Amino acid sequence: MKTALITGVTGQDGAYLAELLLSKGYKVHGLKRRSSSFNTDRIDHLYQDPHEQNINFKLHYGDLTDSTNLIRIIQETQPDEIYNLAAMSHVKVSFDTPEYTANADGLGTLRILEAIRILGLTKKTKVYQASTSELYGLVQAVPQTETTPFYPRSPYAVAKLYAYWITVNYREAYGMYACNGILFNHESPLRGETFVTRKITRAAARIGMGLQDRLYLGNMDARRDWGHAKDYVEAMWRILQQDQPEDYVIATGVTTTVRDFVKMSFAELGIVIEFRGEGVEEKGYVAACNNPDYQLELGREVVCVDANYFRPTEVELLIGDATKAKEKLQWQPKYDLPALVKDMMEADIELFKRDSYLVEGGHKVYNYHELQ
Ligand code: NDP
Ligand code: GDR
Repeated sequence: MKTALITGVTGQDGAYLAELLLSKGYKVHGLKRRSSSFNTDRIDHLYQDPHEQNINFKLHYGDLTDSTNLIRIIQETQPDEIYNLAAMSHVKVSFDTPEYTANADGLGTLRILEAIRILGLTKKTKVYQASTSELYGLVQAVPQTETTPFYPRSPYAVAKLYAYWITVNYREAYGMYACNGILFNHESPLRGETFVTRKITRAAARIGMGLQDRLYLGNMDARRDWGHAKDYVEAMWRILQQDQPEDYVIATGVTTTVRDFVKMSFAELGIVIEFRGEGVEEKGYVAACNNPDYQLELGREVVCVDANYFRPTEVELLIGDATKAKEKLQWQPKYDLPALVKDMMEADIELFKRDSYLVEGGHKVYNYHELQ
């Protein structure tokens, strides 16, 4: 039985990866942060009572900013594989918390690699580093491959650049099996609510059900290569199962604007959105409603631009070329963008039916903060 340690196990990818590794017979340890409220929603279905014998999923309190605790957990768990997914992962928020982001996302990776070295596990423990298409930043060439130059455009991306190179350096300096997965955006029903796709699918479902008036967004022209997180965690695992440690781009090769993601999401409800206007004046209107369950007034304004969501420096275009992963890892995504949107919309419609029932029953439901 192999043992894995997942940092960031309470996040979107951590949850899908834990599920995948458990299904493959791994013993899985997860690092979770102390929080004043429960933060394990995404993995509660995997919970095993620690009082039972032979449990194969165990959580440990920890933080990427605390070396002592990383060293102790790695010593206790002696993992064959570490998946370093923990990070302050929100690009816009990294402009507000740049020092913390550098500490957790940049130095956090160093702390894990160094813990492995201190503990003499360089020949035993393989490391997956959650690198990102944000490294490409300002477009140098498209589609982006493993050899496209980096030009990071946010404190998040700069911190991840350090993490990328320290992973390469420990591989070369100490012969460690340490790899970067350069993953393009990947989404799912478990996606954090403040990332643009989930913000859109939640809002579309809520607007359709009469629970929300409008959706405020930032840059509608940004283009992203969006895949499904389920497919991407499969790639992470494959990256650690090769003879040689290498870095891989994981992407779908299709890029889409934020605006088109909005249209596709509302289309799942039978609602056609038409955009008019430019820049901050751009708005999305209801042009047609083809589903009796979601009757919105024609011409109603449902999407507006709010400049507060613009970033000081933006990444305008991402489109990845995953040829290397397809050839060497035999990795192939199962979801395309329409299937991803459908999966997310179905989940959010189901989620907000509960709020709808509460409102019908005369109960109050609160509008969620839509930060970032
Ligand atoms: P999430 O934001 O959903 O999850 C991040 C996880 O990291 C959470 O479990 C969070 O804990 C934890 N975390 C944050 N800070 C710390 C810290 N200081 N110490 C320990 N744990 C911490 O991200 P995703 O699952 O979407 O992404 C996983 C990784 O992949 C991240 O590193 C991200 O930067 C990277 N990435 C993501 C892509 C994507 O499109 N999703 C694309 C490319 C890279 P808590 O739940 O308590 O907040
Ligand atoms: P990104 O994802 O920055 O690519 O980072 P996000 O979904 O936050 O933004 C994608 C694009 O949409 C534009 N946008 C908005 N974004 C948010 N969050 N909220 C809005 O209201 C909004 N309106 C427009 C953004 O400007 C941007 O261009 C994600 C994270 O998961 C990172 O951790 C990961 O490394 C990269 O993907 C790959």
